[in-house]
Amino acid sequence: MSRITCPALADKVTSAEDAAAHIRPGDNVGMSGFTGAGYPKAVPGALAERIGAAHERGEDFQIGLFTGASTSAELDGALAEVDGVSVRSPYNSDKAMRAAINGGEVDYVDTHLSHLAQQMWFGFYGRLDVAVIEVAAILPNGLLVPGSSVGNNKTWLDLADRVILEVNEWHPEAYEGFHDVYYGTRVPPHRNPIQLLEPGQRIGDPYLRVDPDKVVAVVRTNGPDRDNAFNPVDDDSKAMAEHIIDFLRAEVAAGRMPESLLPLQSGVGNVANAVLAGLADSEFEHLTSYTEVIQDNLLALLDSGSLDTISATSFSLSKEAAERFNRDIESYKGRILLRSQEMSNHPEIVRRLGVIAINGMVESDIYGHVNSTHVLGSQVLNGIGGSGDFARNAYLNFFVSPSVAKGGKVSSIVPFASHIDHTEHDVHVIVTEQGIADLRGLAPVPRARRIIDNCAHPDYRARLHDYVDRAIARGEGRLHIPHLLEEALSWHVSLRDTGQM
Ligand code: 0RQ
Repeated sequence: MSRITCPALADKVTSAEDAAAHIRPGDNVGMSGFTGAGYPKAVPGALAERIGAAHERGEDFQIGLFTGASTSAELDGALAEVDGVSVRSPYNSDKAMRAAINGGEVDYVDTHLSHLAQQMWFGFYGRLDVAVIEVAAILPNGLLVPGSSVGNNKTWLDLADRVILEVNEWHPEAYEGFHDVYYGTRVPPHRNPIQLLEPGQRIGDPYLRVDPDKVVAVVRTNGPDRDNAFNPVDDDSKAMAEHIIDFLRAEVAAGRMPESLLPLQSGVGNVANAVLAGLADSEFEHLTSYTEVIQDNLLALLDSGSLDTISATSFSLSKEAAERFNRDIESYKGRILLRSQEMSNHPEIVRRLGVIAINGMVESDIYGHVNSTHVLGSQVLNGIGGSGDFARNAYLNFFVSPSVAKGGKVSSIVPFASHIDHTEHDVHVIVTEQGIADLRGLAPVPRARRIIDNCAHPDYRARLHDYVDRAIARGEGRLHIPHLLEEALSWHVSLRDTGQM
C-alpha cells in the first residue's frame, strides 16, 4: 500500500533531481538527520550534482546546512566534496565535511544540540529557506509519521518557506506511535513550564505537521540509515564501565540515588556503549533512560528487561541491530519515545529528572576542564553535540576517556586543556581505565591531586604532580588555581613539534 495517502501531497511526487531544483544558491537549508538516522537519502546527492555542475559552469552555488546532528557520507560527504556548503551547524562526524571545516572552507558553528531550534526561531541564522525532511509515511490528512529520528524536524517544517519531503519505505510503517512532538514551544517572554515529569511521558503529538501549501516536492526512497558499527568492547572500555558501575553502586549505598538509579544519558562512542553492556550484566533493574541517541546496547538493555523506558531523539544502531529493530518494532511500542531534540536535551527537563550523564572526552586538565571537541586546541573532531546540554544540568555527570591516545604518546590528562567545552564548574567525575576521580565538593588543588593519582597514566603522573608542585611554589601559596602560564600548554606544543607529549 502506498505510504503517501494524502491526495494533495501525492500529487507532488517527483524525482530527487526535480526536487533538488527547488534549492537555490545562498539558501539556508534545514535537513533531517541525527547520528546517521533519518537523514534524506536522495535529494542531498541530487543537490550535490547540481552544485557540482554549477561550479563547472563557473557559477557560485553554496548553501547554509543545518541538521539535527551528524548525517552520513551521502549528505555531509556529498555536499562537502563539491564545496557546496558555506555554513554548517550543529554537529558533524563526516570525514570530508570535517576536512572542509578544519581547512577553513566551511564556517562551522558548534552549537549545543538543544539550542539550535530556538536560535533559528530567534533569527540568529537568518531565514530558513528550505526544509528537506525524511519521514516514514504521509497520512490521508497530511500529517507526517517520522522515522528513526525527530531531531530539529518540527522547527525546520514550521520555519521553512519551501518543504521537500522524502518518504523512505525502509522505515517500518509501524513507526506510527513512537514519536512525541511537542508543539508547546514559544519564544520568550511567552514561555510556559514544560510539564514532563517522567522519561516515558507523552506531552505532544505522534505526528509532525506541515502546511501542504509549502510542500514543493515529495520523493519516494527506500534506503537504510548509516551503519553505526561499534568496536567490540576492549579491556580499557570494560575497565571504565566497571569503574562507573561500582561508583553508581556506592551512590545507591550512600542513599544518594534510588536502587533503579536515575534516568541515564550515554553519549556517542565505544566507551558509552561498553558502559551500557556493563549495566546489562549488573544487578540494576527498572532503569530508565532520558538520552539523545539509542545505541545497540541501550536496546539490548530493553531486550534483557533491565530497562523499562527510553526517551531519545534518534537511533544510532549498527546495521544488524537496525534490521532486528525494524523486524521486531511492534514489541518496542510504548517503551520508546522519540522527541524533538530541544525536548530530549532540554536543560529544564534534564535538571528536573536528575539525569546521570556519561559522555566521552578528548582530554581533561588537572583541574577538571574538559575538552570534548578539539585536538591540539584547533582541529575539530565532531562537535560538542549534546554533551553540554546534559552535563551542565545533570544530577551527576561522568567524562570518560582512555588515559592515553596514539599508542601512549598523548596523555588525556594535561596541565591545561587546549580547548574547553565543559568547565571545572560543571564537571563531576573523570574516568579513565586507570580509575575514577570524584571531584564533587573539592577545591582546585585537591581536584588536581585526585585526577592525577586516580586517572592519569603512570607514565605521566610524576610530571603532572611536579607541575602542580612548582605552580604552587611559584604562587607562594596565594593562588586558587595554581598554573605556570609559560608551561601550561607546553605538552601540546611538544606533541605538535615532536609527535609526543
Ligand atoms: O582519532 O581515530 O584518528 O585515532 O580522537 O577518539 O578514542 O575513538 O574516542 O569514539 O570515544 O570519541 C570525544 C570524540 C570521543 C566523542 C569523542 C583521537 C583518537 C581518535 C577519537 P583517530 P576515540 P570516541 C551525545 C554526546 C562530543 C559529543 C558528545 C565526541 C579520535 O565522545 O565526539 O559527547 N564527543 N555527545 O586517537 C589527540 C587526545 C586525543 C586524541 C583522542 N587527547 N589528543 N587526539 N584522540 N584523545 C551524543 C551526541 O551529541 C550526538
